[in-house]
Amino acid sequence: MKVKVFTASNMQEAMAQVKGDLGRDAVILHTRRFRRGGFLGFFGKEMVEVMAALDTPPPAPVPERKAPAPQVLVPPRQSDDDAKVTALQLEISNMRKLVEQVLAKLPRQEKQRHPLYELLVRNDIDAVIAENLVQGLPEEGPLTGTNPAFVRQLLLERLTNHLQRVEGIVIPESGCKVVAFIGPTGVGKTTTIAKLAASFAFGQGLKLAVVTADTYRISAVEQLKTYADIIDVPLDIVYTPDEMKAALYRHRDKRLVLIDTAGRSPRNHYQLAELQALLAVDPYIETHLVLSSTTKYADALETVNRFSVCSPQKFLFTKIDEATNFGTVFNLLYQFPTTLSYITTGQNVPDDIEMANPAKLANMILRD
Ligand SMILES: Nc1nc2c(ncn2[C@@H]2O[C@H](COP(=O)(O)OP(=O)(O)OP(=O)(O)O)[C@@H](O)[C@H]2O)c(=O)[nH]1
Ligand SMILES: [Mg+2]
Repeated sequence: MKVKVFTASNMQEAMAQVKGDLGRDAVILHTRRFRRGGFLGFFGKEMVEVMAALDTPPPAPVPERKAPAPQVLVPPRQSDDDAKVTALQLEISNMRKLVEQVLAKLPRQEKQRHPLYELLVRNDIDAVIAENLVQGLPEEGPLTGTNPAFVRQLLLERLTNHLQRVEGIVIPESGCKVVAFIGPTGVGKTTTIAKLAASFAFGQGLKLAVVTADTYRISAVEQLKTYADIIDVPLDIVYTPDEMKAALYRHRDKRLVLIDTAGRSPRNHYQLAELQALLAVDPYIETHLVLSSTTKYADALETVNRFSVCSPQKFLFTKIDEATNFGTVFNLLYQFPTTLSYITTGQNVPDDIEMANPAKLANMILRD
């Protein structure tokens, strides 16, 4: 990794230097304003310092898809490996799509599809994934003598097996658990935090605090402040990684700290690098990537890929109540070896949140 420090009189100039020197893929690690010249730090010219890095990793081997491993809590943000695996999986998925498009253009031999394949694709399960899922399933119907309910049950079991990695927030016996929620704008991060804060505070009587780094809009802070006041938990507002560190230190006596972050556009590298720097202050922050289940699979894939720089350990799906099907949820969990934490099912705080239930989700995927 190449790390360099740039100094300029304003942020735009500094960013231009970063881009010119390290290119578009550079990641901003740290920014700071300071005064140059003047007397005792006063009257000097305000300058900006930006520390940026460019990662030039060697090509990694393509990971093999394995059967879901028994749930082990992955040590948070150990390395960039998670991000690389995520990027590779996206690459594989794109290649698969390409192959599929080419095959679709070849002169077609009439291929008999399994009837449940059509149902999966109707429910927005990716065509290649649907093909894998029905492979080897017995044909149903009077000619084969196989009971359709039995075949459906077999498929349900296959779906359920792919949804086994489920785990919410686990509070350790001692010490403080810190969980951050990241994701695109408007997916429901703040509302979800309010639901979780209420259920941990009221349901389990847990001593907790909420920290928000969403300082872009005044209304964002006010939204969380209202919830924090009602639930009667402290709320800290942080602007910089140093302030984040200080807030976490201040709340070290709590059992749980929930961190809200500003919604980020998956396409904005600078915003994502800023978010990455904020969460890098403590390697034990568990990060949940919040995704709306109403998002199209292709968009959700891109979001997961872009947010992989923040190495999220878990996915959390919101707006299950608004989704017409659960294709996106299933496709992502099939594609990425990531644990599913919660699903949210409406706007009501604190009721509309639950631990994901694999069998229930699988049934929802096979809706006619
Ligand atoms: N239907 C439905 N709406 C939800 C759910 N969760 C959140 N919302 C709504 O989605 C909207 C956005 O929610 P927020 O919690 O502000 O989303 P956010 O991700 O914090 O948004 P930003 O801070 O702007 O990035 C609000 O109107 C919420 O009430 C859900 O599970 N179902
Ligand atoms: Mg918010």
